Amino acid sequence: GQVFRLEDYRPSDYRITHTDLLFRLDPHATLVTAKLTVERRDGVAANAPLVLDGDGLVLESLGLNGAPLAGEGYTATPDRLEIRAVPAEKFFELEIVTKVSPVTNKALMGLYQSKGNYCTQCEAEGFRRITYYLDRPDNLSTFQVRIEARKAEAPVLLSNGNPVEHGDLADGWHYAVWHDPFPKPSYLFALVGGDLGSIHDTFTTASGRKVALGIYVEHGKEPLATYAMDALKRSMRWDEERFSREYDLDVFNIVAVSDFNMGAMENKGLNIFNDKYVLADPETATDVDYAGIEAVIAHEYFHNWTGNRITCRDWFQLCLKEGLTVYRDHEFSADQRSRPVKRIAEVRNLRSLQFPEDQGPLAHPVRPRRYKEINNFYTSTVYEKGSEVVRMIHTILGPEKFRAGMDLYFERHDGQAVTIEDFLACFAEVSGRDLTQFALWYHQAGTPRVTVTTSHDPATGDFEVNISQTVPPTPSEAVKKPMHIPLAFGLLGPNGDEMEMGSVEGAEVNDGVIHLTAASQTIRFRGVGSRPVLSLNRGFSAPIVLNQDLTKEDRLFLARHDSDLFNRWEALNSLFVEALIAAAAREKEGKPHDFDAALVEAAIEIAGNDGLEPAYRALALSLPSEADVAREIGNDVDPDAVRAARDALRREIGGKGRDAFRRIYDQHADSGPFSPDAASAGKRSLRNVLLDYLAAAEAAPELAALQFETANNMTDRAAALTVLAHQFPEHEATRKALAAFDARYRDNGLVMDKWFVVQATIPGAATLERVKSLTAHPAFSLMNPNRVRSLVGAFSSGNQTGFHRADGAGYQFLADIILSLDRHNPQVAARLATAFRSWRSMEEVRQLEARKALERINAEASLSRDVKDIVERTLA
Ligand code: B3K
Ligand code: ZN
Repeated sequence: GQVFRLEDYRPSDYRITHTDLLFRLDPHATLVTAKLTVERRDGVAANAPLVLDGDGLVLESLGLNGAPLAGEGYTATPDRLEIRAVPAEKFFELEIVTKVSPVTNKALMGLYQSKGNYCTQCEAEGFRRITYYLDRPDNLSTFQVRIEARKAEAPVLLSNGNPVEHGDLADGWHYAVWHDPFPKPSYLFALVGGDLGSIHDTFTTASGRKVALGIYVEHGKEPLATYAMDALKRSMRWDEERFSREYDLDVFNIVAVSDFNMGAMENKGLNIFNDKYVLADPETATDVDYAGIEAVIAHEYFHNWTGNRITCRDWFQLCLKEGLTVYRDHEFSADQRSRPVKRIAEVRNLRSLQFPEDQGPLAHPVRPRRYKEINNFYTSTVYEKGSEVVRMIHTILGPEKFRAGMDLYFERHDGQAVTIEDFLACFAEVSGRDLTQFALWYHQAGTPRVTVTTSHDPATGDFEVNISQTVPPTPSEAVKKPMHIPLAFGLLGPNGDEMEMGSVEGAEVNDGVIHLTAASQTIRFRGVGSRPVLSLNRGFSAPIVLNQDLTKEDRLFLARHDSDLFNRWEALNSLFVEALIAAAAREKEGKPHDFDAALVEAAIEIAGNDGLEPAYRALALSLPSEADVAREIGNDVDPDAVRAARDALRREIGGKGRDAFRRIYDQHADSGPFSPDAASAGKRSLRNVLLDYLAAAEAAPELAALQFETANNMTDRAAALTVLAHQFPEHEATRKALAAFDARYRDNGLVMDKWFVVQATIPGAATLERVKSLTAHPAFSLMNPNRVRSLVGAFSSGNQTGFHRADGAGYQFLADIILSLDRHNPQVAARLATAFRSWRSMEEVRQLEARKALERINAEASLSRDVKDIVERTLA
């Protein structure tokens, strides 16, 4: 297949400066008339052909400057339109009529239907499935869109920008016209036509402009959109307060659809959302759902500046908008909720999704240099590591300079399509810092490994810290250069207080940050009276793997005393990981477990520590996942041993903490009406972590069954169901609960997703058969991406012992699903295929089985470019 390379970028010969679209909506035969104002760029030869992108298009007619174009003047295939008869003037108008079939579009790219409503998804290259176009992000055009539809079928007609006019037409048809004055690339185009309910509100911007807000949902679901509306208004205010970014159109609309390939899409003035990230009420949504809605609403809204007003020159620059916007939504959530809790959740997520990507065959730089299928680069490296890189700029520059850099970026590049170099130049300029070495974070893949040893000389008061870094080879680069790694730190004295230090040499150290820039450095702190404990990489200031020579006692000390709450969590977490790795090894040797009593004690102590917020305590008590442990083991992983180790540690802590846990569980019972706020959610999460321990300690499902029956909200109900299913899969209480849930929510796909996830992630070999039979459940459909992710995605990426069955049956099942899904939705099929990315870290028998499944997929002749790309890179 074709490879796209960063170094091959060149501007197009022509620009489309204005785009006038007319849609006549019909399920099978929507006519799209595009009138494009085309401009030849200066210096381009007058006879240079105009080449436009297409993807599976049916051309109805073509006109140039008002006259039909003769056949010899152009060549049209479904995927490309080349106009050779280009007029001599600098500007001309091209009229293209295409015909598309939304109802049969199951790839959910371009114009398609979801539950009978018309909607679009154009990023990255979906616009070319609607009409021939310069479908590249550096072509910025104003848009005017007229939509015509049967009024009964689609009373609501929306597009980007501001409404211009609407009215009735003959034969029961009607129309609406929208105009977007802000030049934008085609990937931000959107259209919606359907029979939808809506809620409305207004927002007055800091400068006093009134914006009409609307959220459109399935009829009857309007009350479930109120939390999203509230999150939207909070996002708009936050961006004004934090970054002085105001909204710029008269209207801002959000539409929720049920069939959507990813979370949501930031189309200018018309965000289209997976309904999972809009709809919530206590009866159907969990606290995690509420937090997800808040984050995604904010993320898409924030794109209006970071992505839309300033967009990407080409798709290699994807992190320019995504990493930055993730950073912005993380900061927003940290401000709305608890900053340390949010940070820990981010790091857990980074480690469980991005680290394995960065350490496996699909590793790529935050700004890749080549791709075969751009849709496969909407990865956690581009998004989450991309956000970490922006966070490091903040750490290195400090808040004021960072803000000045952002201000300069907005001022200098508003209305442009730019690159990572443009972005970094703003920060270099305001700070006077050379960011050349720092830029390696964008160019080198792989998670840096940092090794630290320390020594203290009581006689001289010198504290010496030796730090070295290596970046492992990845498919993108074999040899790496040392990076600029900002390590926030503190020295803890014997009483747990931060120690004062005298002079420092051997590295740039300022504002509590060590700047590691060489492959290895020795840093000497003078005037350190007694041996300190070094708290390093505070707040996870750099996305690295840190190997530090801390003793168990040091870690327990940090877990009790570190003023940095992230590192306090990290200390305990690393002890858990260590204990589980050792326990898994003993498990393989058939030896009994011998968990450290001090560790178990520390866990129990934290559960009852009222000085810490409940949400934090819940995170501290959540054992590392089986996948976390597998990743730390790194090779020759036996998932069954890991699972047995984890179950044993849970039993041990639960057993020893039983009475205390039960008391705390009862104390934190919800009183009064449900509220999704962070503090209430935190109490629920603490309680539900304790429920898991208590059930393990009692080896009995009664408490979970009781919680399931009496819960007044989905968070507690789903948590109880998870404990039942995961700890007592064959118990009558579990069967009853699963059946009751099914009976109650069968018609609500979003809620059934939870039911699918719970069952798909039941540990053990038997789950595969359960998942297979659930594919025949009436609520499941291979056509709906949310259902596929909940059942098949959760199984393959969230069930170590089920998916990685030693006999390979889990791998073969996934291969079957990928092959059949690939026929209609390559994007989602390719995403599922990434579950194979850690196959080489498994035991050899499992590796052989995984290879067989991958090769079977790869042998399919009609494989999509999307799946082919993932499978080839995974096998390479
Ligand atoms: N920009 C979209 C993602 C589009 C994915 C295309 N395959 C959502 C977001 O990141 O905000
Ligand atoms: Zn985004």
